[in-house]
Amino acid sequence: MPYVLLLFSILTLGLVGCGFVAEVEPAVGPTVKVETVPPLVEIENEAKPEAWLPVIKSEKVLDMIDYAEEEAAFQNANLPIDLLELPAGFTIEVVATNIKNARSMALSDMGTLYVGSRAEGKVYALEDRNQNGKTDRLTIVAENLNAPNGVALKQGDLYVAEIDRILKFTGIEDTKANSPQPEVVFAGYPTDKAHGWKYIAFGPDGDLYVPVGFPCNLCDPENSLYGTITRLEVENGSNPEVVAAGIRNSVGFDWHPETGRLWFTENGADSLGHNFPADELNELTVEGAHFGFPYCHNDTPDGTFGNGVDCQHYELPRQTLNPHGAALGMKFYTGDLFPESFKNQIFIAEHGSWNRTPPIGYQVSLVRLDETGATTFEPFVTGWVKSDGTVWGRPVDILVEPSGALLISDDESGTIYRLKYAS
Ligand SMILES: [Ca+2]
Ligand SMILES: [Ca+2]
Repeated sequence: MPYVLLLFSILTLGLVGCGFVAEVEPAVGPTVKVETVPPLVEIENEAKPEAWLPVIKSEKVLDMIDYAEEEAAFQNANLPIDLLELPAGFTIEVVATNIKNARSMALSDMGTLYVGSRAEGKVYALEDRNQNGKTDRLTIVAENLNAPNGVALKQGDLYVAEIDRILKFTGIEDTKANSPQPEVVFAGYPTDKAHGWKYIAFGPDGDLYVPVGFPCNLCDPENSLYGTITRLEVENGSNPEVVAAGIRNSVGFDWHPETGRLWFTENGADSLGHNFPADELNELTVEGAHFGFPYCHNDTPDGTFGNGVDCQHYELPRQTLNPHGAALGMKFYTGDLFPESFKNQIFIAEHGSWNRTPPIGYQVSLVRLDETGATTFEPFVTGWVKSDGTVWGRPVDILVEPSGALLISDDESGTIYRLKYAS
């Protein structure tokens, strides 16, 4: 039998071989051959313009992604979000959690959310590819940075604030997944770690606003760059200009949508009492104005640095906030989702006190304004402190999405929340 099989194989190969030769050898034109062959799908595909193929491939890849599985990595059923209390009509959901040390946020035109961190040293990019409101891809854009708290976008470039440097990642949407190398826009800010991490944002004038905190709890250093908000032209990297002074530490600001004026939060000094001084919400009306620190806390002279000082000579806060509440990110509400009464009102992320009894802050609050200025300061989202005093979340930054919903970051649980309204 083996011989029969072998013979059969040889014959078969020979026939196939002969057939192959017979098809190639005769002086029959190739055109005739193609016409006699059954339809060859693969050849037809290859004949299509190259641009046609990637479209088909990417659609197939997208079909294969299990978004629910990808999203599961950024959701956590144990996050006690049900403890959060909101005004009637508002709801809150988790966009992503497990985003370690999530701090400042910036949203690109493509919908990518860039998030800075502090102790983690990383900048994250969060994507929601199927646009269902939940993150399904996390990319680490950069790591091993020096407290990269602040992030801001301008014309497709991502700017990141380290303690003493401003970095630029050009064309970030295209490069974010490939360990992009930044260029240094400016490297001359003080290197102090105390109050050195920075919130940054581009103003209506197109310049980058960069704060420099006091390098202490309460002191009067000689370097006049401390305690300021500066303005940096990122295109030429020239020396920053001081636009406001006498600010202990600001980690959040925004511009009034109608007046264009800069408003900012400021954290008051520690260790002067559980109820003093209040944090501040300030408005810059005259460039270069001085907001009082360290000579005054709100309208009260400091016991060491304020002897004989008239605090009315300094800019006073538009609204006093919770003492030691650590008011950080703030935004004017410019969306269309919330009721009309919220238009141009200010939401503030209060990170929460670290050495006050009882703890205070740990909430998103609302400051209402009218033509005369700030009128009320009230809690808006609360519940990040459990009834037994355990803290599970600390709000850092706020961002108004194009939909009109608010994003809120929380560096304690590493969460990005979305606050929505449904009448
Ligand atoms: Ca998604
Ligand atoms: Ca002040």
